[in-house]
Amino acid sequence: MTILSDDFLWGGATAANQCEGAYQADGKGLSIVDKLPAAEERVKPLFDPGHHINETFSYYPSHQSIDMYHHYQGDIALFAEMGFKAYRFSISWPRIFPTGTEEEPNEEGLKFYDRLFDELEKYHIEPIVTLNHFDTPYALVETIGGWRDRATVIHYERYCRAVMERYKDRVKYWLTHNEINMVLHIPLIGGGLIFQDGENQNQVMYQAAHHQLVASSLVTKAAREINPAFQVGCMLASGEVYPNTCHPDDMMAAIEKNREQYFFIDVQSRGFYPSYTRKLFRELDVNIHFEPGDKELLQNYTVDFISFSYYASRLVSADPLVNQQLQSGNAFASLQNPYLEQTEWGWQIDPVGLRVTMNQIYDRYQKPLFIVENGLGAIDEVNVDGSINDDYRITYMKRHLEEMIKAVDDGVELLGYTAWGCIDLVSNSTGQMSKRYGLIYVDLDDEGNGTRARRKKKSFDWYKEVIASNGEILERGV
Ligand code: BGP
Repeated sequence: MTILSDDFLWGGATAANQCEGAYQADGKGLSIVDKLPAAEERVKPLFDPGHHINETFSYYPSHQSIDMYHHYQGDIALFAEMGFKAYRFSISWPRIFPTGTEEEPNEEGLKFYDRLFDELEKYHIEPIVTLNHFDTPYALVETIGGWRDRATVIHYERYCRAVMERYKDRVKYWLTHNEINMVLHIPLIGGGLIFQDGENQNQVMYQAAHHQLVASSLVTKAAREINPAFQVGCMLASGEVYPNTCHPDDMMAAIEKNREQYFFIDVQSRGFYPSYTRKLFRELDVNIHFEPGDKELLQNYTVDFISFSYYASRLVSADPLVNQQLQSGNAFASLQNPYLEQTEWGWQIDPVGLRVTMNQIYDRYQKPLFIVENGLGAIDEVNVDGSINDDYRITYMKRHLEEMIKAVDDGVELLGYTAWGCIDLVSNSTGQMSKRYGLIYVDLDDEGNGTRARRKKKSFDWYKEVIASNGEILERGV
């Protein structure tokens, strides 16, 4: 008997814009990410798109990426060899609705996902489908400003309905928006937002967030109509925020910082705007425009489960002087926690933080959880014999999975765990290939050179054993 249930969904996760490539194949339109370059060049258009998004760059990593569009059969065979029970991937919105505004879906785009589902069914792998993983059609960004415009809600609903109708007998688990809180941290990819000089950015971001929340409820409503057995989940970029010291003011600062992320899930899971938003919106000079019926929609169509990514915890202080030390290793700024190590990209490594986060989320919502992203971005070396000994990745995953099992033992209900970037893919934040998460290596560098050949890493065999034992080898400390 293992602590995890027999039907625990072990697997891996990817996102269309980071692995499919084939960016214009079979009628696909451009996504926002297709406008982004790699490495240092990426920072300007990502964080200051108003001035840089239409510059011409030398290389766009999403255009070919690892070309999973043409390699999916071999890749899924490797996932099956590892024993995956589940595969989380996203459907590319602009592959189905190239400009976002078409009345009918692009049949050629749908045919690609038909073939992908055929392959998954061959190996009895459960699909976990993200409907929007940083993939707003670029045409919607250009013409109406992405999620700042209410019309995007309607376009998104039409796309989701088309996909859910098509796959009503092939998918059970749907996620509406990847890392919905990212609209506050990387507004371009989170919400297709480009700010005009001098405008209240908080107003734009929270109104766009409201549109995404309403869209999520509308899609949940559609899901209930199309197939009542569907399970719809929200998706949070999680990571508990700790107080820098035990000073009560620091504790209050941590509570407020945590609310910044939980705001989204409070609405998606409980069905209403939490009372703390009154003060928050007053301070930020934010005034959310609700259309008639929005309140009822949010209330009536809440999610069935809570999925989240977890990479790191965070640390804040109430003292502005101390906060001058905030470091933005990833999309979230944090003080440096002296008890934690960091990855090569400055992300703090906190396995116990996963247990803390799981307990906090479960205590707050009492709905099943699903860890749909976790992993280590690191540089891998291929040895002369072709082997890749990524022991650091095994250590990272082992420590996190041990804490995950402890959280389940604490009483948290958990549906599954999908390792982020189970096959090497383009990094979201940096556009690099060299920031690798995979258990499967892909021969491709940061400039797009390489054969794209796949190769198993040492972690491949290790994860296979973890899955085969349903986590029991971790309980035994192996
Ligand atoms: C999450 C995203 C993923 C993924 C991951 C790792 O924020 O949902 O798309 O990329 O983080 O981040 P990165 O690729 O920047 O290392």
